Amino acid sequence: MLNYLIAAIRENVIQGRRTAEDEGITDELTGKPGAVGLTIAALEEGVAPQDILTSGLADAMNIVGVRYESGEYFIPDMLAAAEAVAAAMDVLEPALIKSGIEPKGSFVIATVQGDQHDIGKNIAATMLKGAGFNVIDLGIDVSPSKIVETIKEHNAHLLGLSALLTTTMKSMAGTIKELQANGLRESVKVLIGGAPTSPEFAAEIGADAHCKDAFEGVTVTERFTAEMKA
Ligand code: B12
Repeated sequence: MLNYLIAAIRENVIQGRRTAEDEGITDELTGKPGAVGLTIAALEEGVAPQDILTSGLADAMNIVGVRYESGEYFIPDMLAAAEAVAAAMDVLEPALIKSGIEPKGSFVIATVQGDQHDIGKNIAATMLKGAGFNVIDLGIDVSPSKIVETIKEHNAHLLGLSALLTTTMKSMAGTIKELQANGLRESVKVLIGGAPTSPEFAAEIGADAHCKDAFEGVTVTERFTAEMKA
């Protein structure tokens, strides 16, 4: 049976509650601890950090994903849930590292050069963290050379690029060229996302996948990781 604290963490993420001060969707959680407090309580009670991650945080985001796909949830709901996961991850991460859980692989993610939109990129980063990847988030307005330098530094095989402007999409192509110039194109899978991007655009610039949302980002990343290990 699911530990009661894990079940509570899951429900609080689904309702986008980080702390006791946050409003939920239903009234019954009002004033009660949110995802962060419950994660701390679960760790204190000796619940395995990986169970909190998989059965609590990641499962909750799967449910949020289903609700988003079905039109029951909207972007603010998804964002609140992603923020609750990110806040809980801050307290969980040290325990995960201590418990020796092997990250599934290093994933470098960035909003490309010239672009300051980071909401979608942050959701994707949080979802990937929740799925067990070691995410190196370079933030916004990141140059191709900085991205390549980071990939080399972390020996990463996964790269996610985000762009929200038609003008900055070009920088995705520039980043892929920079990977090529550094002999890294074959060893790094490139995923792109952001409202103006499309599968056609991904094919045009030689990216490996276009992801319409963060959930697809996780599915595709899991698939690429399995393929690379095979
Ligand atoms: C919020 C916003 C801003 C905020 C950004 C705040 C922030 N911290 O991000 C601020 C106010 C700063 C801003 C500024 C500007 N903005 Co603006 N902005 C938006 C707005 C309203 C929402 C974008 C957003 O966050 N969407 C929600 C997220 C969750 O969706 P998403 O990013 O698509 O991400 C999802 C998927 O695409 C995917 N995804 C995204 N990236 C990735 C990456 C990977 C690896 C994966 C797997 C998945 C993935 O997963 C996400 C979640 O499922 C859009 C309009 C719109 N409806 O899109 C305009 C919009 C993008 N902005 C626009 C413009 C023009 C600008 C400005 C130039 C305005 C100005 N004149 O100053 C500046 C540019 C600044 C810059 N250099 O980047 C235009 C772009 C037009 C175009 N075709 O290029 C838009 C479309 C508005 C419009 N209709 O005109 N903006």
